[in-house]
Amino acid sequence: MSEHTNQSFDAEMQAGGFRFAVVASRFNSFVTEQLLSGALAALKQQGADMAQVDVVRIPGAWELPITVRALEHRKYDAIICLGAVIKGDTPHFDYVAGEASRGLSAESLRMGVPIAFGLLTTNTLEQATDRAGGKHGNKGFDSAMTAIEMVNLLRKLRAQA
Ligand code: INI
Repeated sequence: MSEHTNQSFDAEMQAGGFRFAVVASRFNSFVTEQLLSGALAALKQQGADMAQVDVVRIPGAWELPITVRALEHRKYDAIICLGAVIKGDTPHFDYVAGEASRGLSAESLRMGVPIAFGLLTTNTLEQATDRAGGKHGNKGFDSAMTAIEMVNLLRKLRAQA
């Protein structure tokens, strides 16, 4: 591959000057509260003005897409969605996880706003806790870092050439 490329777009990881919403599901709250702590820690670490960060708690992951839509007029630069769908013995898991992810993807594209997908979908409770501040890190933290990268990148890409 040629090394003579034209422009390269690398996003900074600074959160200052941007407005963020963090939407956290209460279902499996022992997991999702850890995700929320992780997301807020990432925003703080990267210099977010915490007075520009709003937290919205909702019942469950199913309610994520409609909540994002209700936030549209508030003009956030990015929305971080957090939840935990843990597989049970019924097909409920597939409906909740499937529709939440489909809805968030659709809203993100429609709104042109990055929506970080911090929704754990796991087979077991242990897999969820491992990813909510356990041995596999914190998906809430990672999602907030993704949101920060995307707001910086989109600002660059949308700037006049
Ligand atoms: N919501 C979740 O966030 N995680 C789950 O694992 C879950 N399960 O398994 O049922 C769940 N269900 C609730 C759902 O999100 C809605 O709140 C509920 O159906 C009311 O609309």
